[in-house]
Amino acid sequence: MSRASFPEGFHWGTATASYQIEGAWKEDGKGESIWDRFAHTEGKIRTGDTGDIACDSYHCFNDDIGMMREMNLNSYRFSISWPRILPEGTGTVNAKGIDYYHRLIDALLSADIRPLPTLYHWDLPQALEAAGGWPERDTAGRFADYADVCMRAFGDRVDHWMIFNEPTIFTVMGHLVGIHAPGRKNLDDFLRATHTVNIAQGEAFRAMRATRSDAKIGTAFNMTSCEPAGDSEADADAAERWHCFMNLWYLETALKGRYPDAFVNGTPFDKMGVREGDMDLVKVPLDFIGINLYTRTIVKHKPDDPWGLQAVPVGPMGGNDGPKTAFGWEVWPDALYDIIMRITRDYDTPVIEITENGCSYPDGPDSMNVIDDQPRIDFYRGYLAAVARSIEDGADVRGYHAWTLLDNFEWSEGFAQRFGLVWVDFEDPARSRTLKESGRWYGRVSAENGFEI
Ligand code: PNW
Repeated sequence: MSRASFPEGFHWGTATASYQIEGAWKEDGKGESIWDRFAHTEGKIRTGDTGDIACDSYHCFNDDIGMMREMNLNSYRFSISWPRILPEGTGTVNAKGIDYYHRLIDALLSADIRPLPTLYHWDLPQALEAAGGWPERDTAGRFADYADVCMRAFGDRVDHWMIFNEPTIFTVMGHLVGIHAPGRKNLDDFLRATHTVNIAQGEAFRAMRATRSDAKIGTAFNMTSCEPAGDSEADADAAERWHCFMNLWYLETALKGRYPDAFVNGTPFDKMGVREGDMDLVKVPLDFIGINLYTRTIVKHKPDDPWGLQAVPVGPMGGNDGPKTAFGWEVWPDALYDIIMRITRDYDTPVIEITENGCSYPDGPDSMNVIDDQPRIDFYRGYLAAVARSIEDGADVRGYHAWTLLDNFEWSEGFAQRFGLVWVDFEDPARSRTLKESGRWYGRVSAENGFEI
């Protein structure tokens, strides 16, 4: 193949998340989220940064859209902040919060950009955390109510929706590892949280469908290709369990109504709080599968791991054969090809959207204000070629969203990792935005619907 080409009507976009870009953390009636609380807690964010202002997109979203237009983009994946809509997580709707997303959606539509909102990109209302958070089963019902409010408010103009962002990551990092909000480190809380989130996915889907039967609804799943560390059968089985846990824990449930076989001694249904009839609640015919992927995972068998998977990743993120991003994540485009093809095989050629893929590099402006971030261009070339190859091989991929539009608040790393196609000057009170060379390159690719390899 000498050209990576994409089908007509392919969606070219970028992805962002409310807490990472919006700022205005307590403006216009917004309630506190678990990320506000977490970032305000001494020692939780490596750099001491917070998302109080972030990129100030709450006030500067028109500048963001200007950048998207410069890149010829026709899709924008953003997230809705639950505590902006429902400050206490439930009860009274905050009209000013609704109004903000009305303005954002209208501005996107007038720029011919498809709005693709995610309902939950990790900013749970703190009031619901105080009431038990995701380990508490009732949170699923509260989430479905919130999903219903959003669909009623925006469903007349928004056709494509995502329920969750990376359910495995926020349940693991927030409840087991504790380096993300709410910072719990408890296996039982974690196991219960995973089941509540699965129920919430089902309940939210049904609530949204009830209001708009023709809406297209999916979730953005964190995915990684899982490769055995060695040649042993034990490592091969471990890699398969890791796949079941990392990639499928919220997907197999939705599409097949069963938990995948991730735990060596069987799924811990009791500890997860699974009740009779629950598998009917978690099963939903998602209209498309969102794939967020950054790198691969090398997995080895480990008999005494505390979670019961008897599988652990070797090294932090990826392997050691490819180049590393500034975050230390291995650049490994085949991971994206492999996972697209596996999901295509195992779930009967579903509609797929790449909902996140990207890299962190520190390159900043030179004296001419040019940001020459060639490593990022190389990254996107490799991964986009992998997507094109998967389409050629029969996968039904409809869109690609680079993570991310803007350098932004990278969770526990603060502003230390820059993933943007657009540079943001965090020293500047106006948070000025400058398109990087990678952004110019990406704009040409979207305009030409492909590129020469
Ligand atoms: C994703 N991991 O998070 C999120 O959806 C984004 O909000 C985030 O900024 C982006 O990727 C870059 O980190 C992840 O450890 C966090 O495998 C951690 C992992 C993967 C994705």
